[in-house]
Amino acid sequence: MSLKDFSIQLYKIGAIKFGQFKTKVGIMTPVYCDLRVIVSYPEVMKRLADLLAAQIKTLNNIDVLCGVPYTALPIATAVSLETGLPMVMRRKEAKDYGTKKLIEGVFKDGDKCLIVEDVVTSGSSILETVRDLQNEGLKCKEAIVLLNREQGGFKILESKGIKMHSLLKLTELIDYLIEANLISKDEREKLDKYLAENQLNESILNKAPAVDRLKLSFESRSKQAKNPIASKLFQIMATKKTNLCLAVDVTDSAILLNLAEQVGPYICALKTHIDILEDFHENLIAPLKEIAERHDFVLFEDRKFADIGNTVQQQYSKGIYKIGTWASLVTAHSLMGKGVLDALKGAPGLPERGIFLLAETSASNSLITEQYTKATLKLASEYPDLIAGIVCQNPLFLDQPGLIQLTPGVKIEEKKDSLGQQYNSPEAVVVGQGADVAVVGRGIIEAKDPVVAAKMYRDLLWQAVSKRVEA
Ligand code: 6AU
Repeated sequence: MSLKDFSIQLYKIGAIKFGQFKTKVGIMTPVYCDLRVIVSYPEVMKRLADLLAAQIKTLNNIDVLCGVPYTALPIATAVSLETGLPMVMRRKEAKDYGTKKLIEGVFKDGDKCLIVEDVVTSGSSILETVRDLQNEGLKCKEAIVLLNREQGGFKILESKGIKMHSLLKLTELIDYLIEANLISKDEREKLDKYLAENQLNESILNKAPAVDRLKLSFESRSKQAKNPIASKLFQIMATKKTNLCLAVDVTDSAILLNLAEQVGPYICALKTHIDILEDFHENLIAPLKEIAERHDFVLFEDRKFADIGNTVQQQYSKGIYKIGTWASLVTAHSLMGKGVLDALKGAPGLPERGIFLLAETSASNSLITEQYTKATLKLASEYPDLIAGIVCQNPLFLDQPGLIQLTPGVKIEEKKDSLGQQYNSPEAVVVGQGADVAVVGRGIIEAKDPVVAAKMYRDLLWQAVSKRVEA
């Protein structure tokens, strides 16, 4: 089958459309290529695989194929069946720490991998896939694509050491359709004008934000925090040189007070689950506040509010715990939306308060998705004065230095517990995962000597901060 006939088939199945379409980067394009529909047309898929296989036969030294997720996955599968070349698969979703592999399939260190892609505009999707494959030891020097949109992807990939082979260029495809009288010549003119005005270069790959909170000192971030407690917490961290938050998950008030007193000098915040105390009495609060003031740390109740606003408001201010009167920080789930935040903002309690919203969790198999995480960050941005930070596991919101990333799941000796908790090392959470404040619970409270353990975690965490922050 000729490329012309194949182009006509693509047009007929609606994979190529003409009009005004918004692209991923927000600019309008007169031609839109949506090759996802191919899976509905096995005869077109077969032809595509034949055409790609014929080109691949002219390439040397290929051990495996890898399709760029998701559209090119079935294409790569069809090509694998056609050529007999084995395939590996890259997962697109964020890595679930310690449980999922990013690259599935069998391969050896140094195996040469040919990338298969449907459409290339900038080449950035290919580069993301190449990065993960290279991290696993595969060598990627070539890519084969169905359609080159001729917007600079070829050069961008070349500059990164990847040679891109394409079946069709966008202008060739359009010319075939004009020859077949399927579209008018005007479309070629529109396309030429569009291509002339919309060329991309390597600079689009440097998506690093202008500000990167990970490189800034806590002193400077203290000034940028819009929430007063976040600002205070940054200041404490800078002054005491600690970003350790103790999760004092104990069931006895005397033990809680004792740990607060002993470990107080080494922490910036003391995080409680006040409802697990078996002997809670309101008389606990005054000494706890006094210790917090004397050792200069913030009281933080990890209540994880997650009800309708009206209920949350009462849970915050009333009942036996009267959380709002002593905890200047609390956690909340974003699940219920704005109502929870409006309730926490308006409830009686301390005049200054900060909320940490949960965007990700350290628990394995949690139901939180990437979309939920993104929506949580958006919700947080709507309450800049109220939100002190985000509880998460990855370096999110790099461009918002005034927000604090709180990351639990930190322990040196173990990788997990028996109930779904997952742990990383102090260095990994600060340097790799982007934690500003790291939460350590059982790593300290169950240690033979909690004070020695607290000092050790404080030192390791602070060394990691010093590595990360620009001198
Ligand atoms: O170090 P651990 O495992 O003994 O304690 C971790 C603490 C516990 C959890 O309730 C809390 O951190 N936590 C949170 C928080 C802070 O909200 C979120 C999460 O995803 N994982 C987690 O462990 O008090």
